[in-house]
Amino acid sequence: MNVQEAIVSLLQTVQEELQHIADSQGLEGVRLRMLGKKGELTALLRAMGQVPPEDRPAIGQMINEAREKAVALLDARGQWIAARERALALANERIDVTQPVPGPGLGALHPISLVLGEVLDVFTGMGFEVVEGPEVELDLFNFEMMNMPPNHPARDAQDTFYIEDKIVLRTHTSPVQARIMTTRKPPIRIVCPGRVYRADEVDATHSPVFHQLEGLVVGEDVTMADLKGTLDAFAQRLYGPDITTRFRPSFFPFTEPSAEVDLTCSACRGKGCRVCKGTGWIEVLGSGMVNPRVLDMCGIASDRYSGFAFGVGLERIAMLRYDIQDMRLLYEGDVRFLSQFR
Ligand code: 2NM
Repeated sequence: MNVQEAIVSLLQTVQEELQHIADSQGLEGVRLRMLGKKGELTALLRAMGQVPPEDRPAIGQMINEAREKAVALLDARGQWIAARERALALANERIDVTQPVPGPGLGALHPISLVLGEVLDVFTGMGFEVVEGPEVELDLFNFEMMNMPPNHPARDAQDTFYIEDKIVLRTHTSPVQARIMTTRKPPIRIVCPGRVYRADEVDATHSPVFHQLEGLVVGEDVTMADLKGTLDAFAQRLYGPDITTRFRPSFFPFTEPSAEVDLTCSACRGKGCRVCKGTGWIEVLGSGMVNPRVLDMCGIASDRYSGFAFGVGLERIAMLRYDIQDMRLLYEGDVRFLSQFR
């Protein structure tokens, strides 16, 4: 076969092979086999040595033309492949907008919010008004008016977060009640929920931030019987008609007399169990008749008016209600815990 025939057959082969090549890798293979250093056209050029000198210009020109043709063929196929690969990539990457997607996760109320909602329903149902107040509070409202004078142990910086000399993070919601008593005349029937702060270390039953609800009733002839009746009704509306209260003598600076209030254990209905440590009772509230000194300091004449007050920790109610053993679960925001209250 002479050079001319070799060239014609070579171009034919390129054309045929390219028809079966559909990707850039395959194209590169053909290009190397034809035009590469060890390629067939290059081999033909090297073989020029054996061509008689007078034929060399003509043969050389033929080889160059053949190279240009081969390049053109490869380029044309290259463009076709590029277009095809682009089309394939676009088709592969297309997003199916008709696919169903998982909806946004439904949130849940925090157990503290659930409990607060229930407790507020009970008290508003009895005619109490809900009042909120500042968490950064004057010493005057948080301590002084609550009958805790300057050297009272609860005012120690070990127990209370001080912002300034006379400004604290409230240690209870009583200052909200002091504010109401100083600005309104009886009758007063309010409950004050909110965050309160004490300098406690975190453990399974303590947190430096927790939630309280305090209640206050002031009027003429308000007695301890009203306190007992109100808390009995509260206990029964929250846990059922078989629940009663048990008052034990106690002490608070802001009430006199004062009582700790136990409720029939809602887990065993009073029979005795793990939750109530066999006693049938759960300590839930603090309460008492508002100390006459507190009424007077707040501008309410204690010779005419009397009042009762009580306080309850919402964390404690939530932990009892939902059988939560560790208070820290209420503050960590772990969705595996929180989603159980959906
Ligand atoms: C408690 C227990 C007993 C209380 C007293 C007052 C106020 F403002 F009337 F003096 N508010 N809250 C009180 C009384 C709170 O919490 C355990």
